[in-house]
Amino acid sequence: MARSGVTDGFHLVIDALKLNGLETIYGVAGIPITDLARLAQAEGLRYVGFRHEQSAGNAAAIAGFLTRKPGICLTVSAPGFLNGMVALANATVNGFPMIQISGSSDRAIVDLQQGDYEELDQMNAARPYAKAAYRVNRPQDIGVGVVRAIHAALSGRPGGVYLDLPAGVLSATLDTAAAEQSLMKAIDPAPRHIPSPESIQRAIEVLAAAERPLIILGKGAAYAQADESVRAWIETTRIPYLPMSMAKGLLPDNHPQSASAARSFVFGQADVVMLIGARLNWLLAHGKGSQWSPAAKFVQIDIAPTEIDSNRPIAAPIVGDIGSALSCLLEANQLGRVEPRAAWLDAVAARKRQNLERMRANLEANAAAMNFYGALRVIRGVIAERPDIYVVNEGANTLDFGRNIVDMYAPRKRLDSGTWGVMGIGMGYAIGAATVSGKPVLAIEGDSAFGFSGMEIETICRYRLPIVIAVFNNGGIYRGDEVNRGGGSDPAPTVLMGNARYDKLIEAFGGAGYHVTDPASFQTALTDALASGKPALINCAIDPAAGTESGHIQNLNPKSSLSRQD
Ligand code: ADP
Ligand code: TZD
Ligand code: MG
Repeated sequence: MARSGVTDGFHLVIDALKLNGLETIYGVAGIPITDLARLAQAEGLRYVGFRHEQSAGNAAAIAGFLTRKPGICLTVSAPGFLNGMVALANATVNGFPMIQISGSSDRAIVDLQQGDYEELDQMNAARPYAKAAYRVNRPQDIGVGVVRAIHAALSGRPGGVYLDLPAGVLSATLDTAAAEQSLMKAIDPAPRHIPSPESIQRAIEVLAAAERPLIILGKGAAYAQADESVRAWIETTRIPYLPMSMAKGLLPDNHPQSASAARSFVFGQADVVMLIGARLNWLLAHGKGSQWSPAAKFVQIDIAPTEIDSNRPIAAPIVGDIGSALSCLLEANQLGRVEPRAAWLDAVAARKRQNLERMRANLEANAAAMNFYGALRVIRGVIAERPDIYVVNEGANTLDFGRNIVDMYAPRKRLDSGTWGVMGIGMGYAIGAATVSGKPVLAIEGDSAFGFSGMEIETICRYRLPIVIAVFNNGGIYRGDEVNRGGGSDPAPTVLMGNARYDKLIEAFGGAGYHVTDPASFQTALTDALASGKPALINCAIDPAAGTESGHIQNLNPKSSLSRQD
């Protein structure tokens, strides 16, 4: 609270955030929220100032994923607000809790479209992209606005919430006694959802009858932080499991029951598939198509009731939170009825051995020019020794090879392009992860992907964060060797500057730059950079011909059959 007797909206926002344990703000300052950022710092909150709101929003979103508290992103009106919206929408799509708080212009002028400074009807613009959108019109409603935003962000499937604070509400004064009374603390904003006993019994029946069961762990299971229950369920049932990319490390990737190395085999063969916090969206081919057995039955644990039957019939839905659902299942399976047949486990193991052998050969092959295997082999070794390091990963080939090659050994350490396959999360996620954990972060970035948030290396250096960025520079989007099919001198649409020295960018801000062209020098640079604990960027020259168009999702890439394809 502020000066005796009277306070204002600025102070109330800070008081409301503090009362609810929200102590870090990621944002970009300007009218009308500059004083809010300043005051946050003065009142002991952490304020991290970015170069672009999208990265601030991405940092808030990943902080929400990692901590189960909504990350706060603070933006200025209209353009700043819109810059943050991509991150807010991405958070909603991925199920990450965050709150974008934005200052806004005078409603009386905005609503009559009289041309105010940075005029935009922000709340209504935000609504279709957010899980919820609220506007506070009176300072005495700031407290309720903040708790409503918290409940909306955290309850059920988490998501991005928009909270609009017009400039006039921030500067309005009110009496301290009334202000104090207006504050609220959200109690149990992410309550447990205990599933119905019938749903548990039904699932046990379906699983007990299975001959070739499979478990798929999604990032909902990582978010739930029910790590012990997940492990207990997988290990007591002995069912092979597949982690989706951000669920990697929930159990270590070298766990004997991991079926990652036999992915397409288990999809095609499984007769019962149990989804734990994973949607049957495009990332799983909607559970349909040639990959999947049409006869497979599904069991699904999800906190969102409307997720059930979204793509394929779910024989045994369990609507509840993963921790509670797995406790109930473990209890109901005490007699050990759920148990896969030995022949299935043997078949999965055989296929795994075969594929791991092929992977080993690829990793060991020493190509003349460094390719994705050569560079990622180095990172794979480093993470095996330092499982505490967070891995951020975006790109196309850089992402797809990175996910398959770099094993994870601890939960919630892999943060990537997620449900949208979006580019631009890199530096925001790295900064968010480093800020909430204080742990080192290694961002594995395609050269195109890096460009979307690259200016945040100044933020990384300014806050002296322990972030090492490896730019996989193959000179383009997917590849660097495409030619202009019209024969002109302009570069082809996918081409970027392969000879660019991204390492020199970070040197401008006092960070350490490295330029490497082979796995051995990459190994030295990476070890050195991580040991220093300081910001660093390693420009990794990758063979421009090493990647494939669209990485591993070529099936989604439409092609013209009429134009010249060469
Ligand atoms: P992935 O991309 O890893 O496959 P998705 O984001 O598609 O994962 O799916 C995550 C699912 O997890 C969402 O449907 C979401 O509703 C669900 N979820 C999130 N948190 C929980 C929780 N605590 N308990 C149960 N389900 C959850
Ligand atoms: N814009 C946004 C916001 N997201 C996207 N996913 C894209 C554009 C399209 N896109 C991809 O899907 S991957 C990618 C783009 C531009 C970049 C791939 O190039 P890269 O990785 O250098 O990052 P590789 O290793 O060269 O494949
Ligand atoms: Mg590239």
